[in-house]
This record gives sequence, structure tokens and C-alpha cells, in this order.
Amino acid sequence: MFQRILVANRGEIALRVIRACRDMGIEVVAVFSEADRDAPYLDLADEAICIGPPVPAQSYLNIARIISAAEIANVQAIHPGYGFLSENSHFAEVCRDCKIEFIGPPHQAMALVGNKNEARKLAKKVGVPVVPGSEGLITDEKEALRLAEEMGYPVLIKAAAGGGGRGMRVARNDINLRVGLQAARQEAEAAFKDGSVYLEKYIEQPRHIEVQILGDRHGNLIHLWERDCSLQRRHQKLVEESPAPNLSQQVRETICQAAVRLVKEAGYFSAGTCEFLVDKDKNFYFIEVNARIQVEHPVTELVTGIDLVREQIRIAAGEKLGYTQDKIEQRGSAIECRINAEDPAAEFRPSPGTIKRWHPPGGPGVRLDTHVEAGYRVPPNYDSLIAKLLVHQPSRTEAIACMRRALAEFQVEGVKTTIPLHREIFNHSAFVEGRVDTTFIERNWMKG
Ligand code: MV4
Repeated sequence: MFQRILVANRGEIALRVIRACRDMGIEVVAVFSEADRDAPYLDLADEAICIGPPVPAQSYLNIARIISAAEIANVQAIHPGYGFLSENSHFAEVCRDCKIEFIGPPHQAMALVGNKNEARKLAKKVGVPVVPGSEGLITDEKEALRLAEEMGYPVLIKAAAGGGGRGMRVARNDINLRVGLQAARQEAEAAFKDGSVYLEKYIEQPRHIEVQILGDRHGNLIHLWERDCSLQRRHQKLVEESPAPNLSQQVRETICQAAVRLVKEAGYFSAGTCEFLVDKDKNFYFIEVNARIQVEHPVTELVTGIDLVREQIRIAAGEKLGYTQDKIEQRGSAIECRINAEDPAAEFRPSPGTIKRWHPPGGPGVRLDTHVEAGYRVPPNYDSLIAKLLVHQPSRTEAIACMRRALAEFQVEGVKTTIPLHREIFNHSAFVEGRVDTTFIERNWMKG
């Protein structure tokens, strides 16, 4: 097992990795930019190294600086968290070349599934349903127009190197398609240095269901059931839960088994997530893989009792999974609310600043993953997530009641947050009855 691990991230996920290391008796080194110099969680690390100014390109996204910190601190492994370099296969390769274990998937599998067109091909190869669309990349406009005619509008143009909604354009007619192809290619070229795009039939008002995968380096690969992530705004998830409401056990098991088949074909190990869309007729379609630990991983930890970060570290150290698929049960209902320093009444505008009052909820069935406290200054340089409020109860009805109570207890002053929005969501009949799809926020909150 490793003696020392560096966590190449910040905020709540850095604290989450620090805690897993301390639970395991592993020394942990944190890195910070000048914007995070006074972050309280740094005191929980055995060592904290400043890697540069606030701008990510000169700190949390800077491979040379992170590797230098790892060399200076003499660590054996790096945990990338999520975001930043977590899905950068070049970074994973540099770690390997520097003889530092990358706590995540092998760089080859990361690169393979990170290309959404390649992931689609893999899915087809192992008989996992994909959205009807182009056989491969779109090479010319005429082909795209013919295919759209054949499929029928609306269609979705997707960047092969994109993900999480980046490099996507909806086209509802030929003109949209021509303009959309140009725009998606340019955006993808600029953002990912890869402008290749493919087409899919646009699934109207889908549910967004993702399957948690965990695999070791000895060929053992299992799923840890699904999470429903449909409640989001512009690809930013707000609420995630497991089990997904109103999903039959038969569809649930079919989706989860499909996810395992797909990542097995990719030679994947460590934690990963397969994303699916489910349409109104309960048809499910694979859309992409997230080759990292995700923000919402605690939802799965609560219903399965498995510590996913601890498992990632064990797997990276070469250990076998300690259990087989039949031992993985989904117990009760877990729901997560993302508490962001944003103002839902002002188009979710970020609300950085100093937290004047922080009164978090607690008690039975409540978990709060956060790096903030009263007096903490929320920096303007990074994403606005300041806490993840989770509840775990025997049933969804009890989980909703528990979340309502926890949100009522949660008092924050000094920055605007998404707490008031969550209070409304948990009183909305569509949410309570499990009838939310990915357009719920736009259809219910964007009027005002
Ligand atoms: C789709 C889709 C509908 N039809 N693909 C969003 C980002 C990535 N996770 C895949 N996503 C989607 N892919 C087809 N063929 C709907 C989504 C989607 C979504 C799209 C627009 C706005 C918000 C969304 C939230 C979740 C999923």
C-alpha cells in the first residue's frame, strides 16, 4: 500500500480524499493555489504545497507544477479528484512515466472511452443500445443532411471529444444543422483541439440515469447500481438519487449489466460511470462514459455501504475487489442536493464572498460533504460547489421528508446559495412523484 498520496484538487473532493487517506493510515499531501491558501481543509493534510496563482492553467491544471509537488513531497500516487486533470489521459501517462501511480483508470482506457464516438462504437460492439445516429464521425454536410432527413429532426450534433454537454448543438431543421455543424466543430476545435463531430437523434425530455462501475487490476469489474441525475440545469446537476424512482427492476438490471459489458470491453478499471438516457417509453440508450470519480459518488456510497475513494486507492495499489457482484445491494434511498454559491433568482449567477453565518444540518440520516465553515471566503476562480447535502433513509418518501428537514435547518448568510431552490424542488409534486426529466428546471423555473 502507498505511504504518501498527493491529492491534485481542491475544495470538498480534496477533503474527501484527505479523509479517505487518514482513514487508511496513509499520509496525504494537498496542493493549493494562492486563492485557496487559507482553506481550512489544508490543515488536515500532512503537508500542503502552493502550486501557483488562482488561474487553473497555472495551478490545478498545470501538470508540471503538480508533478513537481509530487516529486518534492516524495509521494507514490496522485488522486486527481474530479474535473481539472482527472480525465486527462496525458496527465495519467506523465504520472506513469514519473513512476507515480495515477489513482484512476489506465490512460489507454481513459482515452478510448473519453472519445464519445469511440465509446459509441464499443457499445454497439457489445450490444449496448445507443441513440440512433451516424455510423461514425460526420465528414461532410451533405451526409449530415441526408442522415437528418432519414432520422427526422430534431437531431443532436455532438463533439467526439466533448462531454457533459460541451460541444453539443440541437438542430431542428436543415438551416440549424448547417450552422450547428460549423459551430460545434469550431467550439470543439477550440476547447478540445479536436473538432470531430457525430450525429444522434435528439431524445426529447429524457431521464438521465448513470451506472457506477468499479473494477480492479485483476479483471474483476462490477456495478454499484444506478443514480438518477435528471434534475439539472444546463448540464449542471442539482439533485442526484439512488435508486432511480419509477425504474423497473428489470430495466435497472439490464442497464447496469450493459454498463459492465461496455467498460469491460474498454479494458477499464478503477471507478467510472456509464451515462444513459431513458425515454418516455422506458427505452434506454448509452451516451457516454465518465472516467473519474464523480461529484455525486456519495449517493452510491450510502446505498451500497462501499467507500468509493478508499476502493480507488486500494485498486491503484494493486489490491483485488473484496466482494463479488451478488454482494452489492442497493439499500434504502439516498438523495443528494448540490449546495452551490449561486443565486437561482439571478440566472444562477455565481455568488462568491465570505460566509458570515454557516449553520449546517445534522442528525439521523444526514451527511454533509463540505470544505467550508463560517468565515470561509468562497473564491470566484472555481466552480461554485460549496457543499453536498445527502440523506439516506429506508424509503424515498422518508428520504424526501429528511431532506426537507435538513434543508429547513440549513442557514447560510454572506453568499447566495441554491438552498431556497432545493426547498422548492422538494415540495414540487413532479419531483415527489418521481416524474422529473432533464428539462424540469427549464420548464418550471426559467419562466421567472
Ligand atoms: C443527449 C440528450 C438527448 N438526446 N443525447 C447532456 C450532456 C451529456 N451528458 C449528454 N447529454 C444529453 N445527450 C441525445 N441524443 C440529452 C442530453 C442531456 C441534456 C441535453 C441538453 C440539456 C441538458 C441535458 C441534461 C442531461 C442530458
